[in-house]
Amino acid sequence: MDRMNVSEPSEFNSYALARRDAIDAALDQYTQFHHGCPTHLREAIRHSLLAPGKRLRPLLVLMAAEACGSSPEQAMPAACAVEMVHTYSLVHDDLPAMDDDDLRRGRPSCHAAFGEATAILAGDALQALAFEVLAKYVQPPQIAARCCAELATAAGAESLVGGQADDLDAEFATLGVSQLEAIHRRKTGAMFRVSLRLGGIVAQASDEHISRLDDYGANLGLAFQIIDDLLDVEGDVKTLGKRAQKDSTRGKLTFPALLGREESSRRAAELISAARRAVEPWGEPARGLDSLAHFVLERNR
Ligand code: GRG
Repeated sequence: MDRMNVSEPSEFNSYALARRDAIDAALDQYTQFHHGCPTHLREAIRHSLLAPGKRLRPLLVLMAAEACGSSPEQAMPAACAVEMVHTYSLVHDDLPAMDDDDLRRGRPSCHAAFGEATAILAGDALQALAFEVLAKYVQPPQIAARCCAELATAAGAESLVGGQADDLDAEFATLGVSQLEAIHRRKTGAMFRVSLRLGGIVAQASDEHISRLDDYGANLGLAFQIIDDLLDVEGDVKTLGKRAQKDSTRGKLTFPALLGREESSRRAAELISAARRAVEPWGEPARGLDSLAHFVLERNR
């Protein structure tokens, strides 16, 4: 499957193609599990983690780190840790108790292929592995500790998990745009923000640079979610690699449902412009982040 699938070979695409294979190779290495991991659990973890996702979050870690003068090798453990937490959240989100989805990344979702109990355990193991990788492979140790704390906060009850809990409760409720944004700033935005922040932290960037990256990530994350909602209405299962028209047919609260498609597209474009402005003063080192923001706006999956 073509994971980027945009019509023009953009600057972001050539960067992504070059880095994605390195990310996949590192994820493969981190999930060999030579001792004590049952075969079906190992297969379930690798089925979901090594599936053809877009790898946007690890790419953001690498791009942020490189923009701050670090090497991709130095940032790779943090990039993989973020992808592990993201994948665990997808595995658990697909469970019947949550979004109940049988297709993910163009493959049967984890529980559809391995059963619910194994999918829950695969998600649990991915989350633990993310922190193991940060603690063991990010150097120096005080930077590793800071990465662990930042990722735990982004993945925790006040961010990813809290946003998911509110999203599940909000399914048929009547909320306004600000409450919907508050859900998605935690559920989707926090993982984008932490990707950018970890890139800056492993590069030992200044607070000013990390704050710029954070601003970029917050705007990009919300835009990404609005576009995700639009793709749910407009996309097709083959291109998306997951079910389409799910949220709309289940009466789920989404940006297009609240604002209409045109206003949702306008807001997404506005947020992307704000993301680009946040890193613009940086000049050349931020060119990759600029083209990634453009990719997110134009994406069709
Ligand atoms: C279970 C704690 C917990 C959280 C679940 C990830 C998530 C929260 C829900 C998934 C449903 C959803 C549509 C979320 C919003 C946008 C999003 C995170 C889409 C998936 O990210 P992509 O498109 O996926 O980057 P790939 O597969 O390319 O990595």
